Amino acid sequence: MSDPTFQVQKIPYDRSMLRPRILHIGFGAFAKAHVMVYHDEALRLDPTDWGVVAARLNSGADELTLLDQAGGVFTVGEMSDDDIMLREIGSVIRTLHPKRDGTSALLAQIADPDMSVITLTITEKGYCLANGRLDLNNPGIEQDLAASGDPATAIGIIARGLHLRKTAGLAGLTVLSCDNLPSNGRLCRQAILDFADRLDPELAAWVDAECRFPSSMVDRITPAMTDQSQQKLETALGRPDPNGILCEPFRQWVIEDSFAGDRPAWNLAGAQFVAEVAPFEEMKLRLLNGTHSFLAYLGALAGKETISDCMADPVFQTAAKRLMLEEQAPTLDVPAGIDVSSYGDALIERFSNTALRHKTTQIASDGSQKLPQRLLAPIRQHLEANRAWPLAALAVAGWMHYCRGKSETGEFLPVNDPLAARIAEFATQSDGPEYVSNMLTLTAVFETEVVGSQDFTSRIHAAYAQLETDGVVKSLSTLS
Ligand code: CS2
Repeated sequence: MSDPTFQVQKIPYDRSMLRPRILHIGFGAFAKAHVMVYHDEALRLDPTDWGVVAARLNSGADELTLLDQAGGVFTVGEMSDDDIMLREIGSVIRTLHPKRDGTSALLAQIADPDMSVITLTITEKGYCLANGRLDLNNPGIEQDLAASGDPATAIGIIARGLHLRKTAGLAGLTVLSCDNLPSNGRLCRQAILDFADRLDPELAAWVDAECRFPSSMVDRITPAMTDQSQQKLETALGRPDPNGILCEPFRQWVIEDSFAGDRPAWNLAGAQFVAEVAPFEEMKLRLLNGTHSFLAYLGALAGKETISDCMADPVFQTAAKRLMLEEQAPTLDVPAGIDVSSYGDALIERFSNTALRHKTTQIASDGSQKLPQRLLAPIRQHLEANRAWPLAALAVAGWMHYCRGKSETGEFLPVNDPLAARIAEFATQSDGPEYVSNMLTLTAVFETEVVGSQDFTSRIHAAYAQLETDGVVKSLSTLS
């Protein structure tokens, strides 16, 4: 214990009033720093009985037990370059993990009469989709649909939990996706309906009629915690908080106003309930996340450890801004009242936050799940409109180089991706144009119409070759 460097905003509301009304699945760093902060803030301004049950499905049982030991209370620190704003979050009243508590405990929680909303941060791959529908060949889904045994995927667990609600004659729920997918609500609904339909078509009809799946745009940069950030939090707080999380000060949440029953007053905390989320989602996905992926692959190849390291290099900063304004912005239907250029400037400032130390290799994970909505959908529009897209081409080619697992100076780069085994095979068996052609056969990443375009494939081949001969910095400089 040492003296805290910063003041902590303590919990002012009576936690004993909270009942389990929200189940959050995927309770990791982002959920703590985003959804839980909105919820805690709403409780501070209007102390209701909306409590949260925090669940994780895969890793993380021990983390949840640690959180239980702290009574469910954890710290969120919002970091500007040299300042930290600390707040205690008190909205979690229970934690659940199938490996620790049994899957039936999770299913029973979904079937609890008090339950109203399931919020999800399960990452892109958690929806088990292929071309907008549930991927029936996904091994997890195949297993969950088999008659016996407990479901293990989020989709399987939610569908079976909803089955219990239907059988018990309870009301439907709202399932609110908070993942970086375009029309995340529509995709989530489709995945659950496809699963439910396989189980029992009557369940699918009930889910369709009684449940709601609003889309939402979520935004807050939240790097994974490291020993260094734990230490920073400990110094600021004057004690360690193993459940704590550090993030940027900025946050945004735009939610489609379509709920099956009551909704938490997240608007009190600044969330916007709107009729149409799509323009907000696409803007954020293409400008923020698209540029993040661009910086992650090209930055990591060039030896940049963090996003702020990229921003400190004028070549990367100029290229990032050009990607946003010249290649991504023209593909957008910008929400009324938003100036894209100022939005882009604000992103550059957020990316420049040196306190975050957001690793390029962290953002580089799951590229096969991220590239389609972040970069390939805009490229498709460019192909249709006959526009140039040199920076997006370098990003896609940069991803292919990154997937070989080595930076330009031969440093190891981790390839964490559901397609990692397939990609590793391509990387060992081939290189140069042959490797690019192999990567282009990944149908989960590249739509048939896009790879069918000669213009597309030749530009990706050319960008890959350019990175190979000139390296990242020279390739970016010649474009800027
Ligand atoms: C990042 C996002 O890791 C990634 O893919 O692009 O986590 C990003 O930091 C958030 O979407 C910001 O809201």
